[in-house]
Amino acid sequence: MPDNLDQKAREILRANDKGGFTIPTAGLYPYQWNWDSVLVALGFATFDEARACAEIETLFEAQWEDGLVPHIVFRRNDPDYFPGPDVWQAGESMPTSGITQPPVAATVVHELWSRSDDSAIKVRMLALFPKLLAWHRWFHRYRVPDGVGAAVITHPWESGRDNSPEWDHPASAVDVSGVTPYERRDLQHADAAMRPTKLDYDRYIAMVEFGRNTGWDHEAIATRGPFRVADVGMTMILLRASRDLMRLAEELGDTEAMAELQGYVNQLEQGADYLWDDSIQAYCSRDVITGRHSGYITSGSFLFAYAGVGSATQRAAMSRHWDRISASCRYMCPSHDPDDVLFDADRYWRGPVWLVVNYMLARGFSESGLDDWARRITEDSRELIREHGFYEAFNPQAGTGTGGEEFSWTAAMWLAWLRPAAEKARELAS
Ligand code: 9WN
Repeated sequence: MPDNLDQKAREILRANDKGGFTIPTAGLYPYQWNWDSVLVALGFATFDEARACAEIETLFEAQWEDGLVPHIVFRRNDPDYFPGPDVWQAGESMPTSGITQPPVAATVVHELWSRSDDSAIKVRMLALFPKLLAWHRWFHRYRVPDGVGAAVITHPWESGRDNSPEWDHPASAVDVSGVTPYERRDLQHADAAMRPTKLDYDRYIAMVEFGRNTGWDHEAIATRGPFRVADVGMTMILLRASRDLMRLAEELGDTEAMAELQGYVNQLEQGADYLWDDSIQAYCSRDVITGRHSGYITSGSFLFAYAGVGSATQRAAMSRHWDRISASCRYMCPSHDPDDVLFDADRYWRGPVWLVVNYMLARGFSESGLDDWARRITEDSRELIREHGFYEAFNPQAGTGTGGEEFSWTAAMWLAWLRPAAEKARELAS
């Protein structure tokens, strides 16, 4: 019943709309999250473009002086979530976390700008350009080290793929002995079997306390932080966003910014090679403190097409991984390699399918002529919503929902990408 799903998806966005910004889902995540908001804007844009603009504008209201766009914006204190603003003790114009999240914003702003026929919307989107550029500069100042070229995360939450096995080994070096006792709130809203473990949380909080003790000094965190990992997902998303930001610079006739962004693109392309693990023939995250590759293939690895990287040989190798994984999973794309012992079909980013990642994957695949992959991932994603609803994530074998329900970005993906009307619009445009 596609019409009902369209209506349901809009209802979810409206219910989670707190006035200019949207929470991911009530209870579990009661604040504004960075990449959630940006991707949710794509859903709003299908029925209210002005509201879509507001979603991104409110996120950038929380941008720091140094360019950082924080991963959470705390507009009010909510006891439902831990760690809240009192733990982070960060933010400038308003309380925020002290870390960031995948910078998908330039890509979405470019998309909203190019798709709109309304000049007022176009103006609002172009007005975000200096803020987007400041954020990209922040990455290159603190998070894209020379000789690495890839984007480094200093906390697993920055990846947006919080408990991926990629972080297990690097995070094992984090000292948790001094962590202030705390009480988790997520387990009051979600099944513990679907959430990160206590050890994961101890490490998350130890890393927050490290950042807080530096006074959120990003230079200190980038050079002395206990966890510094070049993240395959963050790198591919930043690279793609840099290309889209360059398109906006071109529209503005800003040749200086275009040259600067071209430099960033070149660096990140080298970064993609830094992430290439010859021994497993795949892109994967890599610890910059030890130089050790994670050796894990995740959904982030397949973002190579979205980022526009990979030689013919590298793409052929990734294709072998795709064939293997897609043959063993009912629903693509699992967040972690199903052939690995750490794969867990229900536990957050250790197996479940996330539709926002699928959206980026499908886009990259269709742009790269990988039409069968794009079709598979689109059909699987559509079926997950039709059969199971608007969950946070889904079990890649059974299709059952995991984590929170009535989830904003899942609803947005239906409206912007998966519903038949969205597909028809794309066909007409191409
Ligand atoms: C920590 C809001 C966020 C997403 C992340 C997802 C999860 C938070 C948490 O929820 O992370 O940032 O508390 O588990 O992993 O991708 O942005 O939906």
